[in-house]
Amino acid sequence: MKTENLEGVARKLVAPGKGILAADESLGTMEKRLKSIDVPSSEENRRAFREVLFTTKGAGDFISGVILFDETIRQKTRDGRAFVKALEEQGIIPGIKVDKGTKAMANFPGEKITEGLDGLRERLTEYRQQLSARFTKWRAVITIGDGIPTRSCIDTNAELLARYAALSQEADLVPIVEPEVLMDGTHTIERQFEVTERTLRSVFQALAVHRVVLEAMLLKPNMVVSGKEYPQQASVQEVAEATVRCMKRVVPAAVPGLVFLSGGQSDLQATEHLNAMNRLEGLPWQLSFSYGRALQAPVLKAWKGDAANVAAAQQAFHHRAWCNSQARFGKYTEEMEARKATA
Ligand code: 5MM
Repeated sequence: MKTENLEGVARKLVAPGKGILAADESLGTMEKRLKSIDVPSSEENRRAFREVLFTTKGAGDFISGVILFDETIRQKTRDGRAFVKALEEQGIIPGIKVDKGTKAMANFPGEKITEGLDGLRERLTEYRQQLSARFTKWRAVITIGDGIPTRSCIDTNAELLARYAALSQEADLVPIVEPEVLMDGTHTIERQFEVTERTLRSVFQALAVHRVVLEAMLLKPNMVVSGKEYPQQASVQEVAEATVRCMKRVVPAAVPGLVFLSGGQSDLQATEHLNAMNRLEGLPWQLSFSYGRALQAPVLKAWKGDAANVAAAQQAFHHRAWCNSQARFGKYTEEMEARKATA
């Protein structure tokens, strides 16, 4: 299989100073997000919020790609441009979430399995050829708790991720492989490290078995943090060092970039962690972001579903994207948070 084009797209997605906006929330997740600002989750409200994000002037300076949801990739701006076109006009590469969400894993209480392989080859053809997507994403969820995760859950999800990645490359789409070890729980950062390492080992083993070309994919990992409910949270520096140490053990240097998820961290924490990682020496890959909540939370808050707030919401998005762009160079400082009006 020739993958030069895919390798080029993968490298563009992790170009220095740029990262990915995850705007691929499924209907249920979007309902939760809109409910937090008292806005009903109608198709028009979902469209209007995404339009705020995608038409922010200058976003293309900091955002390399956007992950869309099936509904979103078919939607248009109010002035009738396909979202995909509006993004491309800003130099932003459109991508698509192709998993069908998580379900309880039979016989493994508390664990999840991701669905979506059935009919995937045909869906990928439509996304690439009719809807102009250039990359895809599939998320697996690993939960830490009493006696979990099990080897069966980790290996089954790894196998599904690898089969998805192989099909994506076959369809001329760059796969973003997302095995998310949740930060929910009372566990220590050491436990998060151990589970993340085990998970990534299994994922890269499966990717090799399925002959996935590492240069033509991206990894979307969680950071190695303390469990959300653990009383002594690790410092920013500890998170950065633990995350990079863990990744160095298991992620081959052939992978062009790691695009971290924010996973429920605050927007500021997610920026600080990325910044601290990029200040460390000897990184073999680009360390970037593929944030959903950490990029969108301040935008939702400013927008509140009101057209009169679009300018303020776009300013909030532009500012957050700029801060994360600075973090890509390890140049983010707290003072930048005060510069919202001028960013
Ligand atoms: C982990 O979620 C991904 C990254 O978002 P955060 O930075 O907020 O953690 C995100 O791409 C996620 O996969 C999508 O929002 C889709 O989630 P659902 O659960 O709706 O499929």
